Amino acid sequence: MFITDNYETITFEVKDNIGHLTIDREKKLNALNSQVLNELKTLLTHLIKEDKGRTVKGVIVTGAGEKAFIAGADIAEMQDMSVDQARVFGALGQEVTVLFEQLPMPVIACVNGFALGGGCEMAMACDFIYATENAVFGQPEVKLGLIPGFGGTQRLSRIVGRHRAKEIIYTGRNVGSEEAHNIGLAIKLFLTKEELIAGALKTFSYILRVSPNAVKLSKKVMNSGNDLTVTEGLAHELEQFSAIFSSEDMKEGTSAFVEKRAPNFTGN
Ligand code: CO8
Repeated sequence: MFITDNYETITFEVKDNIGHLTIDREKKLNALNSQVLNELKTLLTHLIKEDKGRTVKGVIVTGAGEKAFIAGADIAEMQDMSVDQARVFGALGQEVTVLFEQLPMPVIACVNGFALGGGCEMAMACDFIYATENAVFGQPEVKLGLIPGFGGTQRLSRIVGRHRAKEIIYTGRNVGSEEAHNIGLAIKLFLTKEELIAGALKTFSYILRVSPNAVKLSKKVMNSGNDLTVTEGLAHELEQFSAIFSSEDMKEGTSAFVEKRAPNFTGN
């Protein structure tokens, strides 16, 4: 079940070394039910285990259609859940967000339309967010008598600051694309979905020119820093910074600079 047509609620297609992952439940505004989450878990686990970083060098995540990236966790499925079932569902959603962070290659969330609740949480687990001007972000869980459950209480503060995150979560209000851009939630805006994907591909065209090994390690060290003090993070950075001096890409990159030629990185 990898890069095949076996998924029913997601699609994954690799073009020119970039994986295009689409949440594909357009009629339900791509809401995350257990099936979507399980299919995402299967796909992401394969991408991590098989270290497809060598063939899949970046991933773009988007939602089917023009209206929504993901309009949240599936409210109809959650409606009758017991506490135990909610724990299983919440753990699955959280696991998927962690798998996005563990992917060895960079992941750009391309938010086209609504990214609410679990949708905003999935986008925040990606490396960064590009969005269309019709994008609407938000954590509306309190309007349903819920709290964010796929990482929103933790990741939103880390991206936009604690007080702003509290205001957004306590009110459950919508955050339009312009505000999302101003507060650093969406780092670039585009007029249409087509331009959004083209913008992400342009960014990947730059990323694909540098050392894949160095990008992979940068992601790992930066993400692990979330759980560390600055002192611990600096120690970890130093360890990884020095370790990369044994890599072929480091020898190639520095030699190419000194020899005034373009580097030929292999990812080793
Ligand atoms: N869940 C299930 N179905 C949904 C969802 C959703 N989150 N969002 C939209 N849909 C469905 C609608 O029910 C509708 O289905 P149908 O046509 O069969 O009636 C279809 O998608 C189209 O939606 P609308 O007709 O509502 O479209 P509108 O353009 O009128 O409105 C909105 C668009 C404003 C996005 C509206 O659909 C909406 O408010 N959606 C819900 C947004 C929301 O509250 N999201 C947060 C959900 S809670 C959550 O994500 C918690 C995450 C952590 C869970 C942890 C669990 C333990």
